[in-house]
Amino acid sequence: MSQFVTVQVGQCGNQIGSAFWPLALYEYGVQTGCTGVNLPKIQRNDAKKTDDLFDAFHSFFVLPDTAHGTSFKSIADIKKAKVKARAVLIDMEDTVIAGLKRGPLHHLYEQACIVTNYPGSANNWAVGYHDHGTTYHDKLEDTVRRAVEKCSRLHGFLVLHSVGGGTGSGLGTATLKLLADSYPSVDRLVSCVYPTFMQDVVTAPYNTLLATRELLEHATCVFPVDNTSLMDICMLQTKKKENVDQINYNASCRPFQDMNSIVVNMLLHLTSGSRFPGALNIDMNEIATNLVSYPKVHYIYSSFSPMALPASLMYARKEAKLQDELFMSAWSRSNRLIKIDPMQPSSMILSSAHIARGNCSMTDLKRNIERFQGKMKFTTWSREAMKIGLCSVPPAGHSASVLCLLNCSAMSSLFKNIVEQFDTLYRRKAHVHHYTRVQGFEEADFLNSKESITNLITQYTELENQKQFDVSRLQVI
Ligand SMILES: Nc1nc2c(ncn2[C@@H]2O[C@H](COP(=O)(O)OP(=O)(O)OP(=O)(O)O)[C@@H](O)[C@H]2O)c(=O)[nH]1
Ligand SMILES: [Mg+2]
Repeated sequence: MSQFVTVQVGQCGNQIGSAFWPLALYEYGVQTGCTGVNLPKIQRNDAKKTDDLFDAFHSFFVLPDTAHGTSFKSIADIKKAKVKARAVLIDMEDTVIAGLKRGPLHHLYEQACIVTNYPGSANNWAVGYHDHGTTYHDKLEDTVRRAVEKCSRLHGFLVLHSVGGGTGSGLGTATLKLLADSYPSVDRLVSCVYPTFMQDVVTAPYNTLLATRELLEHATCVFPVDNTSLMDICMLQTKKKENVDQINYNASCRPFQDMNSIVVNMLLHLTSGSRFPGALNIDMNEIATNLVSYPKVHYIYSSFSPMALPASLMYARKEAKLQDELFMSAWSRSNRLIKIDPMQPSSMILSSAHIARGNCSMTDLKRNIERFQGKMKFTTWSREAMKIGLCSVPPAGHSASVLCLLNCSAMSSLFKNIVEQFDTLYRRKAHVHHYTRVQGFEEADFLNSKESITNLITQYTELENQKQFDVSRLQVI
């Protein structure tokens, strides 16, 4: 089984992290009591499945030698066995991490894998990237090395942060560069949060542009999510009549909790093939090879089903969905994690993958892939080539689930939006002085970043305009 080190940076990265660990434990059958509601007891009677779960436990957790062979049923067992999360926690403002250190899962985090400071990066990418990136370079390198040394089969880094603030976007991408320099052969899978259209950080357009350029340079794959989509999903779920009783938006719920658990669900599904066995397993390195057709064209659209909010609704639908319905809803606009439309007329699918978990047969998968091929526009090479995965262990609380991953030209609308938002602010040079006063930052960095993103937009347009040649078959005379 592959192992992953999670690197959570800034407020958003650490809040997603705080949703990740209880749900990761829940997936292995351990109740933590810190998801906001009492989740149902997982019924995993099948002895084989219990073994699978135990083997997969090493993917995200470090077990001391004394704990090998132990079975964990409760968080008390985890604490007693001194199990640790394979996590590096970084924030230049320590409120969120201080909360984690006081919280019910504090024993999961190693003090040696935490890097904090005060008072943050002031919503400024340049402060995060240059000031903190330089000051903390050696400490970060050392901290990551400690986490890596505990891995025997490190497959990838899961990097979590937002791009709208200063620390996640700036120090997050500086850390990504450090990972690329120090561990070039280890995958760097980034899940980053793009802000809503109504930005809550005035300088977000600058931070987003500058961070995006770094993500294009140094990530293996980026799985972008945006807060508008996450909010829409939450709204839709709360409106669903059958779920009304299950929702728990009481005062003890942290803000963003449900939105973050959607991201966590996607990540758990994404890595499931590397953690659990299956009839047709997808390893994470296969995802990168199959989905990234050209260097830098590595932003991957994701959507999945069932879209229950795990914190509150994980077990809302007990009956198994019919497989075709499950696939239909995985492709639907309401289940996408980023507001782009792969079905828009100009959009081309460059590559795609479907990963099913649990109760789904090869026949179900084949039938639905054919339906999918009929709905989308593909390049000449991508229509007949679709990566598929069948993982035998379903997500906790469901009998089956499907994750759809697309590398599609519609992603260019995200990049166009980034450039437009940047131009609006930069036209009047608003807030620029905060960036240019940071040592190491030059105003040209804005324009270079814009150029790199504009080049990518051009590349997507060229791919969309490629003529589809029908090569007639050679005739045997
Ligand atoms: N989905 C989600 N978005 C978040 C969360 N926390 C913050 N954000 C978004 O992230 C952006 C702000 O970034 P933060 O992560 O708060 O900033 P930071 O990385 O800590 O950087 P500084 O505070 O500037 O040092 C805004 O667009 C917020 O809406 C979260 O837990 N979940
Ligand atoms: Mg912060």
